[in-house]
Order: sequence, then structure tokens, then C-alpha cells
Amino acid sequence: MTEHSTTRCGYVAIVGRPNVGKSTLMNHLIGFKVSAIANKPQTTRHNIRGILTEQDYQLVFVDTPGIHRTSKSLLNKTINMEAVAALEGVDAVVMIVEAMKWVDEDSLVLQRLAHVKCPVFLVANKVDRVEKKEKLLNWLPDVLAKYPFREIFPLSATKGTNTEQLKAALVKVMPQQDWIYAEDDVTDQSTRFICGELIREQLMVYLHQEMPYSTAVEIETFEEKPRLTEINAVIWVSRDNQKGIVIGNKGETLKRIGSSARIALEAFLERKVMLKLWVRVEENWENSPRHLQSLGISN
Ligand SMILES: Nc1nc2c(ncn2[C@@H]2O[C@H](COP(=O)(O)OP(=O)(O)OP(=O)(O)O)[C@@H](O)[C@H]2O)c(=O)[nH]1
Ligand SMILES: [Mg+2]
Repeated sequence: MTEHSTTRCGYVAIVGRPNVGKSTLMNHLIGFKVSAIANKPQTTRHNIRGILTEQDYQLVFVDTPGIHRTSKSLLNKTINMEAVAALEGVDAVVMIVEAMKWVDEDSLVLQRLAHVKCPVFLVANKVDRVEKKEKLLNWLPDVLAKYPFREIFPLSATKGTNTEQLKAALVKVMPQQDWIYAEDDVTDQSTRFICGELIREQLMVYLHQEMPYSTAVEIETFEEKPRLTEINAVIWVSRDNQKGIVIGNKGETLKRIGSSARIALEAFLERKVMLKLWVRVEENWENSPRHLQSLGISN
């Protein structure tokens, strides 16, 4: 810590069960889309830092994978461990739940917070879906009784309601120290990694049931040409018959995934993109330590 530093700066872990809106909230708070979002659980598989720097503070958010009960595969176990590891050494924790809905997996998240020493804030997200606001007022005391939360913020990450209040409360508990990241950094992840996540986000959209969970994306080549960026990416599946599902009838599914992903990549990179997708099989990759490591998922 610098002795005379007047800026506040620190780490904030965002935790919760799958699909409650952790990535949506982080992207909203930092004003950039660095984390993938989908209407399916277990979208996030890595801890991803998103950085917000203002004149007198820097908040380094850590978006984590959803903590969940089913730990069938090595992949599932690894992403649960990843989320819990994010609680180490942070200055504040934001636990997210869905407003009006407390389920078993939320209690599981609370168990993981048992040894946390820093302030824990509770976010009751998706309040835009709650029709009768007075019901929310009756529900909040029940939730507050479960854990000594520092404060509770009912909010909507998609609409951005009440998020400024959350930010202000977080800044207050940050230590006084100099910046951790450069002022214009928005994430600790590489451009390549985020591009892989943007492609995977489209797999979550176009593939159904269990399929998205059996896929992973690896950026094989990433070349900045004068007029465009050329990206070759591999979609890994874990069984031979899944290859056909990803490709689809006459290649239709893969074509849709590719064109939506290209639009997202062009918006992110702010230039034209030529995207080529390849589908390859690695038998049971979700249980292969070597493969998880090569995808950067193993910790
Ligand atoms: N109505 C509404 N939907 C929201 C809100 N915040 C997030 N969502 C939706 O909830 C779904 C899950 O959002 P994510 O941000 O991917 O959730 P997550 O907690 O990061 O999920 P995992 O990474 O799978 O653990 C998406 O469809 C979001 O659009 C909100 O405030 N209101
Ligand atoms: Mg997420």
C-alpha cells in the first residue's frame, strides 16, 4: 500500500448459483461485455476479472462460475473449485440470488461463505420480474436472517436499476491503495479468450438440452490482417454423434452459430471478422485433465 494514497481500490468477488445474473451484473458495472451471458446454467467456466476505473477508485470484479450441486464430471468439479477459490484474498463479496426465489443451491453458496472475513453484500437480482413490489419487502427479512450480510440491494442487472448504489457501497469498503490495473484495462483476459467465449455464447443459444455442456471452444489461430481479423476456432464435442448435432442438417446449425458469432466478434473487435469454425471430437473431454488444461479450465 502506498502511504499517502487517497484512491480506493480492491477486489470484489461476484458469486452465486448458476444463472442468477453474475456475468450480466459484472458486464453492466464495468460497462463492457467481457463475460458470456446465456439463459442456461453454467455459462461461465472461468473466473474472469472485469475492471472499473473512475477518478478516485478502481473496482476489480471477479465474475465466477455458478456454484452448483451436481459435480458429475471433472469439468463440473473444477468450475465449482474455481468459484470457491475466487473468495480468497478479496476485499468484498457480492452474493447474487434471484429476487423472491431462494433455493437449495443458494444455501450451498452460503456454506461456501462461512469462512469469509470481508463484507458480504447480497444482491436480489431480476427485480424487474417481480410484479408486486410489496411482496419483495416481506421476502427480504427472511433472506437477511440467513447470514450477516453487510447490506442488501434489490436490483435489475439488465435494466441497471439500483446498481449505482451497489457500486457506492462497494467503494466505501475498499482499501486505500494505488491502482491494481492500468486505468484503461477492462479485463485480465486476452482478446483471444473473450473471442472464444463469444463463440461459446452462441453455442449456448443454438444447442439444446445437455449439448452446450459437452462443448468447448478453442481459438486455433487469430490473425490481424490489414482489412479484417481472421479467426479459426475449434468446437470440441465429447462424442462422435454430437458432431452431427452441432453441424446440423446440411450444415445449417453451424452456419447459424458462425454468423451470429461473427456479428458478436465484429462488435467486440470493432472491425471485420472472417470466422471459420471446425467441429472436432475429443472423447469425454469433460473428464480429461489434459484437455481441460489445454482449454485453460483446469486450475
Ligand atoms: N429479467 C432479468 N433477467 C436477467 C437479469 N440479469 C440477468 N438476467 C438473465 O439471466 C440469464 C443468466 O444471466 P447470466 O449473467 O449468464 O447468469 P450467471 O449467473 O452469470 O450464470 P452462470 O455463468 O451460468 O453461473 C440471462 O438470460 C440474463 O439475460 C435481470 O436483472 N432481469
Ligand atoms: Mg456467468
